[in-house]
Amino acid sequence: MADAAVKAPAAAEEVQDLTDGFHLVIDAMKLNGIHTIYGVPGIPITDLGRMAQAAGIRVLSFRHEQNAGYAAAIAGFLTKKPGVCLTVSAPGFLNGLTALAHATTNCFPMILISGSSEREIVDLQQGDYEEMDQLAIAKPLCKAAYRVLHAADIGIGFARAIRAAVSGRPGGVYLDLPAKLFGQVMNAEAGRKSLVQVIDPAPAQIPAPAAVKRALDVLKGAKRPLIILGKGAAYAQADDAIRTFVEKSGVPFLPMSMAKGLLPDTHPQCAGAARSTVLKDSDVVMMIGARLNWLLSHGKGRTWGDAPKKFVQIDIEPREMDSNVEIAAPVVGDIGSCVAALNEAMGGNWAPPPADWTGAVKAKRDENVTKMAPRLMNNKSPMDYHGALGALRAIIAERPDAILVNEGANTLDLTRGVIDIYQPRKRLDVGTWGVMGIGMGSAIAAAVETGKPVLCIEGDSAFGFSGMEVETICRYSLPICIVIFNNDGIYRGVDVNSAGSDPATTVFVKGARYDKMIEAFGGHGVNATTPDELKRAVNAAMDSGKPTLINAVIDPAAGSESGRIGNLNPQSALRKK
Ligand code: ADP
Ligand code: TZD
Ligand code: MG
Repeated sequence: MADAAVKAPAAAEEVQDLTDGFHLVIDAMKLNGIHTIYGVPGIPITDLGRMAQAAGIRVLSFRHEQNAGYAAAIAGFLTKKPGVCLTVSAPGFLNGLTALAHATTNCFPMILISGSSEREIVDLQQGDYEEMDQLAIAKPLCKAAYRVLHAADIGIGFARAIRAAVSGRPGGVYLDLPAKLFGQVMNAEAGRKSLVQVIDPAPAQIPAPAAVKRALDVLKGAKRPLIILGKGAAYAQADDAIRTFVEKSGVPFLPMSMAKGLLPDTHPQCAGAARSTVLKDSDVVMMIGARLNWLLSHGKGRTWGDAPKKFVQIDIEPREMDSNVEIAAPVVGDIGSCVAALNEAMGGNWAPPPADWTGAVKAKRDENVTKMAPRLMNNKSPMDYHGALGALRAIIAERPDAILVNEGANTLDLTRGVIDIYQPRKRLDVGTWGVMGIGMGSAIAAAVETGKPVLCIEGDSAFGFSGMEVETICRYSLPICIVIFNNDGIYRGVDVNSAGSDPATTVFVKGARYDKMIEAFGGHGVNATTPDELKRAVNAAMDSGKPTLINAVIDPAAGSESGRIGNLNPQSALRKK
């Protein structure tokens, strides 16, 4: 389209008046406040990374694109701006694609930018270097996918990518930049004019007053109301309005995993420790930025009990309504606007829920907390999960602004239950898919985007998916402390192969010393065998801010198959015991 503005490389005296694809890409990002790129260099984007760095963009080079992609995804969650991942063509692109799909599934704004091969050769399938029709492959796995063929369209390409990522329900966007684009030269002034600063990229979506009134009417009629806060509510950064709404309503709230800390887990209305009871016994459930997917048993079945329930749902995506069960009061809009409208419409004197309900929730919660307390204080060696988590729980209580990254099976489920979170967006984990491998990418982005200390609690299997990034952590001297719950395997370290000499499928090398891995790169490694040792080592690491990896020796028999979701395993009637 803008071919007229594209010129052949000019004579030396004209060079100052020219720009090219490389510079336009960088200028488009800077103009839109994108100051960080997570990626892996190579043909055709090596120089793009160099030039971006020279132009003041922070470019973090990873060891594998998937981890760079997970970093970009969580950067999007933390900042409400698209996190950018930059990869090379075909294999690098594919490595980044898992993270792009993960971002889309989790409603995190992210842009995967990949260099690609020559269109003419790719389309005739003539076997170019790293040939692949990347745009076609990305399309079904993300919210939107675009390709830019002309330097003059780079500005529009970025504007479209940014808007698609952050407006409405956020998600992943693929931006295909063929190698030839970077070298295209055009008049500098025309280039500058072609760039677009995206105005109001995620416009407020105000809910209809009638929908707000309907929601409050349903809530008012409840005898046993419950509010469920999801990671969409954490993402929205409407923390004060949400807190006001929850406190004004007096309704018990249940935070989904990454919504923990939106209000502190120690808040008197928090029903986290009474989860089964509130799901089963509630009669009205208001979902704020949470979906009734598998994580909430689709809103039906045993988890939810037999008593009839009405659902109120606040979400920016209208099609989310009635996806699993009937929604009695859908409120469609952005959470900030919706919750502000609810607060406004509630007025000054909202009657709290019946005291027998709030009393019953509190009693159940106190009972469960009391039951757990002695287990968290055990000082066994090798440690069990509760002993180790008892030590780590106190550390987060003393450092509420630290960010907790968490993945694994038992390591995930038990950490989620035991470690209280006190501030919004301080818990980052496996998200909607329960994906292993988010650990190091999430930790790096958390440290880079927030400057806060990061504590990773990682299953030994989970860690293995992104473990090579400890070099990246050391290279950038990031304040990250990794604790590996080393139980010699996936779920448990005691499985035995009933036929043959190969190890069982779920076990790893016994007594492995993960702490030695970080020492290879100049980081600090510790082997911890008791909760006291673990606590001391983590405290020292958090004080020093130095990259640290602690191998926490966990009893191989302590875990259970698939942690808390063993029920999702299909059963074979023919399985030999
Ligand atoms: P969780 O796993 O914590 O239950 P989900 O990822 O399932 O959370 O749900 C998040 C929901 O939040 C999605 O349905 C998404 O559309 C919604 N959402 C994300 N951002 C916003 C926002 N700013 N305003 C309203 N809804 C949002
Ligand atoms: N691959 C990917 C990408 N995601 C997954 N979720 C899995 C495989 C399957 N899986 C789980 O769901 S948890 C898990 C795997 C391999 C590892 C559990 O072992 P762990 O934790 O060492 O991380 P625990 O404490 O031993 O249970
Ligand atoms: Mg393990």
